[in-house]
Amino acid sequence: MLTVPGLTASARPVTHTVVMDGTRFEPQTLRVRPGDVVVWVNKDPFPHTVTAQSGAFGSKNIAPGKSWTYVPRKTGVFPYTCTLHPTMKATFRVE
Ligand SMILES: [Cu+2]
Repeated sequence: MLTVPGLTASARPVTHTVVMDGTRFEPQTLRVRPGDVVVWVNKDPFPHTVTAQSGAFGSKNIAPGKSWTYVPRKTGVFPYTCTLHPTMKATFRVE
């Protein structure tokens, strides 16, 4: 069980998963709350990145079969892409 400091009992963190498969992000739009845990899982046989266009967050290369975890702290709408495959686009909403 992951614990995230600074959260009240009424805002328990939820874990969300985004799959990278077939050179796309699924789901295309993810809505989460600050403090939630977001895991991107790479199911493709080549690396991907998760890179906010604003620079708010960004992974290094995520190898095949690996994942990257991020816990957003600030609200906002964050379009992101894979720097290796610029056609991969998705939106991450923290509300
Ligand atoms: Cu990619």
